[in-house]
Amino acid sequence: MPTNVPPQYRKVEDRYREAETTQAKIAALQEMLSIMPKHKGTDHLKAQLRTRLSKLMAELEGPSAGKSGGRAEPFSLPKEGGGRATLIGPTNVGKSLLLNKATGAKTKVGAYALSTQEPVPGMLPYKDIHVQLVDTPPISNPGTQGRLYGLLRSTDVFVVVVDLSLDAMEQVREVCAALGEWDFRMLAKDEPSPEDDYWKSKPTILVANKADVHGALDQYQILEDEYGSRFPVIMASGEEGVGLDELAEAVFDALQVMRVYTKSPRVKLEDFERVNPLVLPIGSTVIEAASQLHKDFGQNLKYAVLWGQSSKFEGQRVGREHPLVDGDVIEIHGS
Ligand SMILES: Nc1nc2c(ncn2[C@@H]2O[C@H](COP(=O)(O)OP(=O)(O)OP(=O)(O)O)[C@@H](O)[C@H]2O)c(=O)[nH]1
Ligand SMILES: [Mg+2]
Repeated sequence: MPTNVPPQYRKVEDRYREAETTQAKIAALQEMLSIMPKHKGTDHLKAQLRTRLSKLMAELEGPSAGKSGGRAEPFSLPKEGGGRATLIGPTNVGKSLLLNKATGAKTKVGAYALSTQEPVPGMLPYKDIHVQLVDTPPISNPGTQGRLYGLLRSTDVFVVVVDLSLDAMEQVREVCAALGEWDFRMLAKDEPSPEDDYWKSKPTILVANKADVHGALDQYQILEDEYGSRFPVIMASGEEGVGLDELAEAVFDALQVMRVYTKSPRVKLEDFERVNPLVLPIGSTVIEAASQLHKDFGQNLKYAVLWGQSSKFEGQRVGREHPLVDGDVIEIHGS
């Protein structure tokens, strides 16, 4: 092993050696790849890890996995919008119909098991921004599990969907067990993400779906009693289009982001239209907003003029480190 890998690499490597399941081995390999620094000295090692990874994936998913005939790998979707939330659950709980109703994205809805084979993204509107919502194949389908894992790693929020016409607790347990096998952790409401743990620990929302069926309320109550203090539990019906606004709001809350509008000094405040805000982590500063807009803006920033909740008065001049809040309008002034 080259000496120029970070110390935590050794720890994960030990975990890889000790791993007993294919899932745990894949999880460790992915983590080794993600902590490896980018430079020439690690190219060879990286290639080796990738080969091992694809062998394990093939082992897990069977011989047909990975034979996608040269087309783009559908499990590595580009991220879009203010963040990514992924629908996760057992088969037939209504994930695909929910995605379709919440975002308008075309999905295959089937009254039979395993109807979704590939992830499908949609854009979930909330106020004046969009968040990416992704429909996935059922969590325990061995044929897609390894690649689903990669998608879940790059997800910001887990949306666990269960079916209220069946035993809801049992379904949550199934999902928790599957996520646990991959070493994922569901973060409770307001639980901070542990340092450097973005890939594994995710804020989680429970969606209790098919609220329109007989007996749904009883199942919902059981879920709410058990999990309500830890996770937002949303009662929804894809069929009737119920609970979708609550879902969008919960996703936005879980993402811990805020909207900041940027105004050109050439536009008068009264003519300024609040559209296309920047979407930034809560607590971001003026310099962070400016850098997201354009990296030169960040470098050249002298001060900003600010309107909104975080200003003492309208049109206040603030420095680079001023923390912004949701809905602020800033005008960036450079040197
Ligand atoms: N009554 C009722 N039926 C629903 C609801 N949502 C989905 N269904 C039905 O449940 C079945 C499964 O829906 P899908 O959206 O395909 O479920 P899925 O979770 O995507 O299934 P997989 O792709 O196999 O994981 C279909 O027959 C839907 O019409 C709902 O809110 N209420
Ligand atoms: Mg589906």
